[in-house]
Amino acid sequence: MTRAAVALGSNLGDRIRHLCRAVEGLKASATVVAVSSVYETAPVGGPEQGPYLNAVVVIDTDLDAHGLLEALHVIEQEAGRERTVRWGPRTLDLDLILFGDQVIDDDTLTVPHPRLAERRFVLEPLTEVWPDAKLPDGAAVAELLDDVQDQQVHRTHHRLRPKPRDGFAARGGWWVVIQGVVLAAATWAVVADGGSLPWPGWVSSLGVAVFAGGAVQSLLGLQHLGANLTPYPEPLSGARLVALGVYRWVRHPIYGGIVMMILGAALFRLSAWTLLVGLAAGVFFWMKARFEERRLMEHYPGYAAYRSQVRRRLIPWIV
Ligand code: A4P
Ligand code: MG
Repeated sequence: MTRAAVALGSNLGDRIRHLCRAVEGLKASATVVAVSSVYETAPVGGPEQGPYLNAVVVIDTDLDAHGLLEALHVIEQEAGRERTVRWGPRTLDLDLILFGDQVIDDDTLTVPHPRLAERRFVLEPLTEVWPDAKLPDGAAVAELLDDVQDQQVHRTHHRLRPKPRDGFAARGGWWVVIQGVVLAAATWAVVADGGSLPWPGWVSSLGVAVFAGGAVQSLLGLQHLGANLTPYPEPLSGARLVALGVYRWVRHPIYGGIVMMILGAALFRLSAWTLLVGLAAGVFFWMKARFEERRLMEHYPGYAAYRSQVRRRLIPWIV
């Protein structure tokens, strides 16, 4: 048995699916010991191309290094890999990074991978799952990270599941159902419960202002989203959402606006029940926004980088 590290990369097609399939494929010829998080990374070298998803898998295998390389090529071919341009875009790239403490350098294979030390997109996931990995000369892999900190990598939240989930639940259908329940509960509370809070009259006027602020914020967000508004909390494909920055700046503020409207109505009506529903709605929309972010990072190349530059905003300038 030899412990080895395999680097996975994809920047064409359904990137996350290619990586998931690669992990499944590796199980045919090895025992998978650990799978790193998925990182979105800026392309290094080659022609202009979209961002990559990269990860590292640590395996134990009975194959020799060349046998493992062949197995990696088979998995790449199954993912529809075409070799046209060196360092060009690819559905799936599998590189053998470390193979025990062996040093190999022949026509078909070089191990440790010759460009390991230059690449944060390999070093970062590798040290995540194998922090004490060593090069054959005994040097610690983790120490190589210091020299590549200028390269952009963003850890995303998704895990490499055997089968990426799809369908009603995975697309966030239940979030929409619960949202309906929250809004119905708020409407009920506003209508049925009034005057239950022993607060002074001016609080009602404050409620009107908070409600109006929330309504304006939501309407501006809705107007900006326009035809890109979808019932599911996920974007339309091809909607250029990342470039427009729609999600963090607009969709989340729509949610913040709705919460403000419920809280404003609670103050106006001096209604304890509405206040309670408003606070619950705040927690709910915060969680829903987090779900959306994860989904976006999975499906939108470049979103992880955009996200790291833009602060989350439920209520602009405040939260
Ligand atoms: N080969 C030799 N050593 C190895 C090894 N340790 N692992 C040979 C895998 N293959 C190895 O590889 C060309 C030949 O290298 C293979 O036939 C194999 O016998 P390839 O996969 O056909 O071509 P390639 O991947 O375009 O070339 P290369 O030189 O392997 O490129 P790299 O180093 O894999 O880099 N930017 C980001 N952000 N993320 C990436 O994943 N990947 C690359 C490709 C460039 N930029 C990137 C990323
Ligand atoms: Mg390669």
